[in-house]
Amino acid sequence: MIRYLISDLHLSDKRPDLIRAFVQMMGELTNKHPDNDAELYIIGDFYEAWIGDDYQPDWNQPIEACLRQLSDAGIALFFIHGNRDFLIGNEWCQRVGATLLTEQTLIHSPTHPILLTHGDEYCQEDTEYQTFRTMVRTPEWQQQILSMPLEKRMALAAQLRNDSKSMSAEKSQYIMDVTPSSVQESLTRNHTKVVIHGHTHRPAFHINEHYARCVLGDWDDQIWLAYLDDTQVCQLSCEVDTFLTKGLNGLQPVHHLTL
Ligand code: OKV
Ligand code: MN
Repeated sequence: MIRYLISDLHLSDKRPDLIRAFVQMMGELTNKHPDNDAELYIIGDFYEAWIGDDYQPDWNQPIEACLRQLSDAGIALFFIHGNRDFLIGNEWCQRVGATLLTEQTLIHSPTHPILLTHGDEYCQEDTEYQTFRTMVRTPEWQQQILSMPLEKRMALAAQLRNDSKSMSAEKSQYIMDVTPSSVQESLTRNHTKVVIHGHTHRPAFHINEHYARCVLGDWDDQIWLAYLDDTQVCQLSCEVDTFLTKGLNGLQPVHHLTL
């Protein structure tokens, strides 16, 4: 059994190249695993901004179609919310054949339980962001937003995005990275020593005597794909153009953890 993991693709109409790469990746994975021996975990910020499952722009049709093909072919598909697509709901999941998981989900490899999460909850130094996060994750706030017309939600998302850009320009890089004690606390609570997350756009595997923290890469100039099998976690990457010409064969291992 092999599990693939991705996060922080930030798919939108602004990056047709990333959409093409993603559709190609899903097609190749679907063909590679015809025997129900693979799973795909999308662990947040799949979209640049998701404003509700009733938002169905043209650019998103091939994205949903390739996910539906993959899950129909027997590759179990799982989704964890990020800070940009926390409004993904049951309708989207039903359309693509995904199962929505709670933030901080434990999965089990033969040797180790492994914690999966988007990772924004670990950025505890950014107290302003954590307050914002708590608000947007309440059902009350979400229902209020989802009751607005699409155009109004689009404008609000753009407005929030601008607010965030001007705020993060003033924040130090340190504030926007994870707080180690927050990671440690979640691992202790879950009785595990391995976590895989995204969000920070600092792809790396941090391995010390206490725990291993595998940070997935964000899709931009490079694209990223991690996998977990019985014995290892490995993260692969290549440039977008390389992927578009060579496909999965163009990906090279960048980070590795032996379980
Ligand atoms: C991060 C902060 C924005 C603080 C909004 C739908 C909705 C996505 C969004 C887009 C902007 C969050 C998600 C961001 C941090 C802000 C503003 C304040 C204090 C919608 C989908 F609801 F409007 F429809 N947004 N982002 N803030 O750029 O990550 O930290 S964000
Ligand atoms: Mn994120």
